[in-house]
Amino acid sequence: MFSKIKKVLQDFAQQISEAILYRTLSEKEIDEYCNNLFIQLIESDVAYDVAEKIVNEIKQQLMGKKIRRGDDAKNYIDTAVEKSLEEMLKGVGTFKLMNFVKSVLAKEKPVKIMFMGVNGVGKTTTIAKIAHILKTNGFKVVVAAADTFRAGAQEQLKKHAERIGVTFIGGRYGSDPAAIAFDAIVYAQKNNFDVVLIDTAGRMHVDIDLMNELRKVARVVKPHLKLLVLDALTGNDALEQLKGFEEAVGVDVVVLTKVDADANGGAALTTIIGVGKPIAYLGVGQGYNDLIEYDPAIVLKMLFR
Ligand SMILES: Nc1nc2c(ncn2[C@@H]2O[C@H](COP(=O)(O)OP(=O)(O)O)[C@@H](O)[C@H]2O)c(=O)[nH]1
Ligand SMILES: [Mg+2]
Repeated sequence: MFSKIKKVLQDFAQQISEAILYRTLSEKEIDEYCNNLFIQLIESDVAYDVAEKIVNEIKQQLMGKKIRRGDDAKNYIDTAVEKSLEEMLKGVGTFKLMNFVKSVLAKEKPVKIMFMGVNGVGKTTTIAKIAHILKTNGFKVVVAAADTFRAGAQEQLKKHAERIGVTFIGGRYGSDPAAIAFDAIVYAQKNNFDVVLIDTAGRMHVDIDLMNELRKVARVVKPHLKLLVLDALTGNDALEQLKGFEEAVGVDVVVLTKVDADANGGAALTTIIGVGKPIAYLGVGQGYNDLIEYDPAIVLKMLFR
């Protein structure tokens, strides 16, 4: 994870601190190193404006502070680079889903969470992972397959539910997804379940009809949480998707999947930094346990350790 970007940041710190071993760097020289870093970040799939922000932040940390020969330059630069990334990641909100579930349960039952996203981003897989965590924490969970559109979608969620040991509610292909979600909620109420996770069909954020359908599901379900799943590999496009869903239905919280699959790391970092919504989890694989709670400290660790 983040392997190319990690090396880019390491090399930058290494080169600057080596140069400083022999003389104090002028601002112009620091500028040149930073310009080179900018290009390297772009080549690791960091989006242009995010790369610019990172470089400016690093420049701010380095400029005006004279590092002299004999100072522990390497340590100083490493710290400055890490601090810059920390500053940027600090701005990204965290979201403790388990705490949220508990806080809703203190008032009412069941907790309703609606999952949304473009086709193939990992909605169904993420539902399975979250259902698994909820079950491990002792909650009674229903998963609802309100994807009546894509062939195999019902069977896919059903199979996950059987493996994890949670209840599955589905319906016929072509039927109204809002009706399935509604059935699942009624079932949960009658049978004293804690949480309903609603899977919806993948849709493009620019498809007006499907977005209207999603809006209908939201109106019927009145979810406590609208969770958007984004594929970290898609970088800036993920941010466009977020805009579309935000406008059509609203987004409370985001899960970023496939962080493990981004060898360069720039697309994932772009999505994390640019998302502007709290991030609940990062998906880091296809197994049920491959979901980690988002925490800036964890991303920093992935980038620098
Ligand atoms: N490497 C990796 N693959 C993932 C992750 N999350 C989902 N996938 C894979 O992405 C593909 C699409 O997932 P799916 O849940 O069916 O997407 P959906 O269409 O949004 O429901 C599947 O092959 C998943 O195994 C992740 O965090 N990492
Ligand atoms: Mg699906």
